[in-house]
Amino acid sequence: MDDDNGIVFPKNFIFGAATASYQIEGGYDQDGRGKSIWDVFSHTPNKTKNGETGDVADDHYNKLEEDIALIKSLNLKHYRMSFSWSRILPDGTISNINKKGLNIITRKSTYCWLMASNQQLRCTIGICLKVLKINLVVVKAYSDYADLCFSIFGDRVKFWITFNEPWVTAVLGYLTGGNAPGRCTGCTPNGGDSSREPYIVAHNQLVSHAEAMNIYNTKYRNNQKGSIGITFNSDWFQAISDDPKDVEAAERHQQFFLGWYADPVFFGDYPQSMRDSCGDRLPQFTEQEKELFKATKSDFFGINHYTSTYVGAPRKEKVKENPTWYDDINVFTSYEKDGKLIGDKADSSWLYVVPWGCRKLMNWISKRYGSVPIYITENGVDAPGESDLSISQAVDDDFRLNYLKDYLKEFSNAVMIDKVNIKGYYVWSLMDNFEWADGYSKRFGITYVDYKSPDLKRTIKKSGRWYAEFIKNY
Ligand code: GBH
Repeated sequence: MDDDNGIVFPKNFIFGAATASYQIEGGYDQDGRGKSIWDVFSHTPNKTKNGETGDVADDHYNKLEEDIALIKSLNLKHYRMSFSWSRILPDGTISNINKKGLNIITRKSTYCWLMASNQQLRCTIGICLKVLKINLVVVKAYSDYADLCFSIFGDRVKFWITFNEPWVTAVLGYLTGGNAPGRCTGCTPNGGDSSREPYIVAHNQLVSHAEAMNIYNTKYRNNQKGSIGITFNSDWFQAISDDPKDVEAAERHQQFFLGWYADPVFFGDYPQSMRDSCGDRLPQFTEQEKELFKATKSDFFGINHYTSTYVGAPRKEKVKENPTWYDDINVFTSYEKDGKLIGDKADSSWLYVVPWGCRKLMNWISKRYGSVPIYITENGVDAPGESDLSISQAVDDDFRLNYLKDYLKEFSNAVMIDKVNIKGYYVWSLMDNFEWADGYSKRFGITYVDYKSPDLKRTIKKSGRWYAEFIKNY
């Protein structure tokens, strides 16, 4: 198309779309699926918008063929999906493998594989960890699960992601309690310890990642010849002024957010800035674990990126008795400066449109972690008020279209001008879906899902039609 603003990427650049199992599948009790922490959480009163759950979601579980046709009609040669742990292992452990649950995953991954081999491309399938207990038993449970996935699907799946956005599980699941499993200091009905648990959770996630890498390396890599890595999430944290204290605060925030996870994976330990402020609440890795990290790392740097925030050094001294991760960073954040917003506001309260931020983040990653291939595994937006519009208005989504063009332009600048080693981009999301605690009130799809129609009708939005044309060139 000629209206793509000269957005140019290298010829073999990967373009895809992403989804996550709990957000689209539904079929929550079909074929022996067990309960995940999201089933429990969303069925607990007052935890999600209007008490909405993923019981049905987009009913993707029962509409697989239709959705594969949708994927094809969008010219997508790359698709990122996740496995539902509780479908495969209903009680989370390897002692009980659910054959029926494996069926859909087999069907899903085979479709992806067929698309891939016909078109000489690969598909992305992540392992979705939504079951996390606060002890190292989880490392064993997780690595058993990963091992099983590699053994069954590794012939088709050549691109594995161990964890998606582990930060979200640790902080929203165990600090604010806003996401499953809904733990925090004073949270009902679960309780928790916002000051300590998020650090323990992160620690276990990191060791689990390294174990899964290790299993892939020792048992599967030679035969299966795939790649495996992890996907983080991070905003760009822009210093609110040139004052060195603010610049330092923004850097500290970036390290606390992204370095918390990426430093152990790539360097074998947490950032010094975190050691300095968290004291004994930040767990220690054993020497053996540090060695494991150095030996395994991650074949690529997966990053989900949506927005940017201003950050500055605190203007007042705050001392808290039970500090959390947010207090430990010791900064203030703001979406505005001198009465001006950092970018246009999207529908979600945390999302502002700041295309220049993504280019800065890409450069920060490349400077800190070197030339490891980067995949943007999610990027997308919800349009203001979209859920209140009629279908015909909602699918005319210029807001999303402009977001995608503007972000792609900046990602393209990072690749073509700054020479950052970005290899792929997946738009979030293939279709509107269950938006976690926001229920169905937010829409990130390039395809509209009509939740009011009995067959949950899908309609490709204008942004989806544009994306389908744009990616034809690659
Ligand atoms: C993505 O995360 C998720 O991976 C995806 O599943 C989801 O559909 C998509 O966002 C759109 O929401 O609760 O106010 O403290 C993006 C990164 C980090 C964005 C946590 C929301 C929580 C803000 N997310 N953040 S708040």
